[in-house]
Amino acid sequence: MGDRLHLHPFGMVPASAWGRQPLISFETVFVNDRGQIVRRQRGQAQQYVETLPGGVRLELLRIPGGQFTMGGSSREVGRSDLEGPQRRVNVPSFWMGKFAVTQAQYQAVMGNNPAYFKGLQRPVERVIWEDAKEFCRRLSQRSGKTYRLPSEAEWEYACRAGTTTPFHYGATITTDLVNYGLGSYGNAPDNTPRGQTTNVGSFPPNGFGLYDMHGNVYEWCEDVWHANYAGAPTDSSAWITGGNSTKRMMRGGSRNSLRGTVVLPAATSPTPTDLATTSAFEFV
Ligand SMILES: [Ca+2]
Repeated sequence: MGDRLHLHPFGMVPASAWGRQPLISFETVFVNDRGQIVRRQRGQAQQYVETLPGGVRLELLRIPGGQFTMGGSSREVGRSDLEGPQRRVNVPSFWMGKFAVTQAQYQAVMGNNPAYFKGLQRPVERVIWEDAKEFCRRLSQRSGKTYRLPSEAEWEYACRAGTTTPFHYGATITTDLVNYGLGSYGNAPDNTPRGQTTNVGSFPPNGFGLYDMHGNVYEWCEDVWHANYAGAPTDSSAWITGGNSTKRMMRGGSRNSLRGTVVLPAATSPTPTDLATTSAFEFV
């Protein structure tokens, strides 16, 4: 294709195609400290659809650029040392998968489905980091565009969607809004974990229109593991120097850490029966 591709700030969509991407609408919700919905808000995002073999759709949303504070406040309950110190990060606009990669999408590109909790519209799990990278390579080759894993900064910026609360929904989460498996956070009531993955898109999206950012499965990022954010880049690039390059960051699950950050060796396939260590990935 003749279009020039830009990784930033145009994501993987040709710059010339920008204005042509249709707007989609969605509704996000906000909760009080007990997890009760107190506000609903309409949102819109530009959507780009990649068609995979077999006609399987892969939807991406444009994430507007901006600046945000990355990491957890030391005042937050459950904040780990991994999440500090906080820092300001500039993020150019990019495109990101609306959902974690589904089993239908993974099967279409990779020709196999390693998931334990089978269901074509559930996220694929038990994916090692190297295979998530391979998925991106194959999709890039097939489409002529650039697909890659998000940096951790991009992932967190996309998750927060302009909010500064512990969760994009607000002060807490509940199992009515998030598929997660550890006890209640803050003043939210106790809950019953589902113990298995759910179809993507089963819960309200965040302010950018992205789904399951706090639960369902963890998602691989490009970044190498570091003990904390001291010395991390302040642009949105992945932090791939120093640290332990055999371990990569995962974000956006919920069990071992309510905030959903874990570190896994890149070559490790998470165990099948523990929702805490399932893995999926999103693109930018
Ligand atoms: Ca997630």
